[in-house]
Amino acid sequence: MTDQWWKRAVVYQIYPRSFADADGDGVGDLRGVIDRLDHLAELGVDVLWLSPTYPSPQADNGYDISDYQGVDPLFGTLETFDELLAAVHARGLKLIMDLVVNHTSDEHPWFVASRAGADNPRRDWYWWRPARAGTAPGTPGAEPTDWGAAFGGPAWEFDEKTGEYYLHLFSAKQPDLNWENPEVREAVYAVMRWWLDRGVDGFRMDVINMISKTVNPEDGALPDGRRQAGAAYADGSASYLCGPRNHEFLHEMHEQVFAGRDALLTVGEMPGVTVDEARLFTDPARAEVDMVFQFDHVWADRGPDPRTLVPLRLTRLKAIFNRWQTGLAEVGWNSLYWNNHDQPRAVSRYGDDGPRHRVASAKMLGTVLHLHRGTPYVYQGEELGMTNFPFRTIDDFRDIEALGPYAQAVEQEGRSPEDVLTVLRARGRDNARTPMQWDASPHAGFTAGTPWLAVNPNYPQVNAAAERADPDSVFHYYRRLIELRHTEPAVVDGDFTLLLPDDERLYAFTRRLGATELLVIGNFTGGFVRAELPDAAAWSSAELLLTNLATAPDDLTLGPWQAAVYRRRG
Ligand code: TEU
Repeated sequence: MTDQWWKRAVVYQIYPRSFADADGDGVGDLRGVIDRLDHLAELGVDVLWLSPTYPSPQADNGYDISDYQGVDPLFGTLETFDELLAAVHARGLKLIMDLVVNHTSDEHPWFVASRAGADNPRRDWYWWRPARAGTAPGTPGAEPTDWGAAFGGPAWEFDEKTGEYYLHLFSAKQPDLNWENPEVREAVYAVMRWWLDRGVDGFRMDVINMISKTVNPEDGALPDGRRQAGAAYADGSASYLCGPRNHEFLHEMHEQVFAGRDALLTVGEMPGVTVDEARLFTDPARAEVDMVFQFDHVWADRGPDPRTLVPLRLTRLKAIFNRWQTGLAEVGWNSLYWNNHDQPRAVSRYGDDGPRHRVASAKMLGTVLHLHRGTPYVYQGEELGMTNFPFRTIDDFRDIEALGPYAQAVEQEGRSPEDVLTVLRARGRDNARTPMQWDASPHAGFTAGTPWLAVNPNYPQVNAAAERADPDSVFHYYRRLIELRHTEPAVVDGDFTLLLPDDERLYAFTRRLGATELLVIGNFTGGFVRAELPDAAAWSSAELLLTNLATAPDDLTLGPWQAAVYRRRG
């Protein structure tokens, strides 16, 4: 078995569009990343994950790819990419690419050929279907199934030329590839080998649990979905999440691409994956992927209708993590994240982003997450405690996932704009996509031009330069947290036991490895709270490894948003 080095690693996600703009066009680029590598090296992370920089019409900020073997001029050239990769490797770091192969752009030559005619050799590379029986093709309701697309509207786009529909689970500019076709799979594997040969260290695989769809063997039809009251379209996910051939495809990919190559990292993004499925996906003996991104904890604040918000309960959050920690304790491995380019900022969502508690609560959240068993992911700006953006109207958003569903909700479903905006402000992906805040100069030092998305107005206070100069900053705390994983084996391999499962204020657990035991406590409130642990007396005299407030907890009484990590031996 190859060394599972990624158990000791921390991954940092770069969203290049918003990281650093070297050429002044308002959009971040690869040169900008090269220029800022010192920041990442100082933070001490081990792996960089680069969100897509391939040629793309940018309908979904690069998650719509028109050429898998290049770099979009917006971000640079293949030469700049090679230079970045060499610079990353020179610092002893690794780089993983975003692999978006559930779908391509509609401008990808594969799809251009596929839509050229029903007899084109590439026709079957995508999901083409006739109109529903007994309907007029191209009219509302004639779509082959009633599924909605993630970015609003139906999941099927009518194509005049051939009178058929193609499937797009995301936007119409992101047609789904047909993984049933072995030529598609071989083409994807060839692309992956090409990047690995170039020196990249692995892949984050976009919605990789959507590549196998249920096909009804009798008539080739896809079944209708489940519909919420008042919704214009249905949820078809039962037909495409963790479908029948998902494991087979990932194992084949492993054999065709990864076998015989060392020291890679593969992580599959899997909305809606269950613990039982994830155990299979990440069982080393099955040779599929190293770890997956599950979504349960980031869906903990939405109601049964996903378009609604419910208050986040700490007990619910803890139960979710506990299920994943225990479910993958013997077999498999967790990835750990609060944030990425699709999620609102953690400090605004789970902490308190007001001036009094922002720093403490950002540090507390980092502590609790990083001390779980699994590989932690830090999303750009999280290490600064960056916050959500004060969006006012829909005009402040750029994200296709905000604009499309807003139009559908307001125009088709007759919902109130203010209600839809309330959810978007709390959960919209643009919260994560505002430019990285480097310093207190105009546009936070992100660009000399006009940023593609407005910089958060709190940048004069919240920025990397200020935090690097302040030993008490979120940045320096994250540095210590990452270092702790590198120096304390119990953080990596220790078992996990949740304490106080019914407590709505404290998040507490232990990690044990041999004679070493760690106790982690996080206070999710702005008040003082005592941890009522059975062996409190023994713990209060244990070594305090890390805390985020100037004063250590007294008798396990934690201050506002305080986190504490204790260690004892024996
Ligand atoms: O995201 C998958 C996903 O589930 C998103 O639809 C959505 O952003 C999430 O539910 C939070 O609202 C991946 C990428 O990370 C995302 O950026 C892409 O837009 C999407 O796939 C399509 O490639």
